[in-house]
Amino acid sequence: MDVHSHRHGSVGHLSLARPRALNALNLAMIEALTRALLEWRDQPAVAAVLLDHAEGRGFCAGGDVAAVRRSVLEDGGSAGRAFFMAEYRLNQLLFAFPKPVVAFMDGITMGGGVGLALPARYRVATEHTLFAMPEAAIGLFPDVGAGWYLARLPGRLGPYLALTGARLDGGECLWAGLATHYLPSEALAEAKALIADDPAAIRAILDRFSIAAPAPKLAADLGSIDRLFAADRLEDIMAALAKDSSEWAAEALATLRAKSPLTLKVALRQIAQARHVASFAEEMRIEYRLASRMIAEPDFAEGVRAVLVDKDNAPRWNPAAPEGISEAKLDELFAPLPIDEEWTPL
Ligand code: QUE
Repeated sequence: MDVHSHRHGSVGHLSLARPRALNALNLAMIEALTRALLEWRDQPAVAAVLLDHAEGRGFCAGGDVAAVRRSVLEDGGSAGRAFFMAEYRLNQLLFAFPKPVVAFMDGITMGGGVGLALPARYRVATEHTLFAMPEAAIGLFPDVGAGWYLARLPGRLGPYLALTGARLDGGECLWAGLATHYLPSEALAEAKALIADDPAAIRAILDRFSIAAPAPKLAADLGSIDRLFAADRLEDIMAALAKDSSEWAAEALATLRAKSPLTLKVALRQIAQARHVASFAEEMRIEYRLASRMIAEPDFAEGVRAVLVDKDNAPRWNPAAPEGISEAKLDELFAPLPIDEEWTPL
């Protein structure tokens, strides 16, 4: 099994164990995590949950988007939509979990991994942490509740991370509030053992093992990010970047030009809207509408092909430019689903 589930006294311990795929989540893993969490949620003897990975460079690199792509090509996407329904239910279960969860982001934490880590009350970064929402490279959008979190970051950091897929290290995660603690990875085993012995002391234990994080290089870019990513219209952001003479702006513009224009427009509207969404569950319902429809757009199959299947990193986006995407097209993607197809929590 690709998830290890154990009890250590009054602490539940879930370890992702699919190292060859950097612990990217498949449906069986999502179901195993959900089953264990539902059981522990309702057992008075369980006081807290630890969520980590067993071995390798990845905490969790995302979801099994190659399987979703096959579903789109072979069964019209129904298995793909079932995957997102289950994944987003797990995200919501974690968000509303009534006991403390500690997520150890001790490696690649992207896409689906972000959806597991960010709902946790305690989020531990290390020197191995590499955090990103890279979906614009595969024609998806920052899902798994990322709209909720990105919309609540300082300034225009959220739109910047969603559009560029920029990677943050552990120090940058701590600085942005994406992580609550920064520990050296060599201290994790002892910290976990102490938490298992005394889950009431989680905060004190994590505080005690915390070390000074490396200075966040991203902090120096925040002025440029706030100024050049200020607009809620993609064309305006790209025009601002094109007009700016800095190398930073030229690099950001080149990055945006490589991504799916449809994804970029969807992500920008999603994050603008997420600031006003009343609850995480409502955000998940919106993201499920988007996911259901975005996987059927040509950019998703093409993006996964280019990045994960053929690995040529040369996607041919359709439409190829933002000007080809109307507000009416976005309205269609964001519209409610038929009532019996909408996302619902567990
Ligand atoms: C953008 C993404 C994903 C990605 C790469 C991107 C993503 C995802 C994976 C991934 C990585 C390793 C695996 C795997 C999937 O890569 O969502 O199965 O073994 O899951 O540029 O959004």
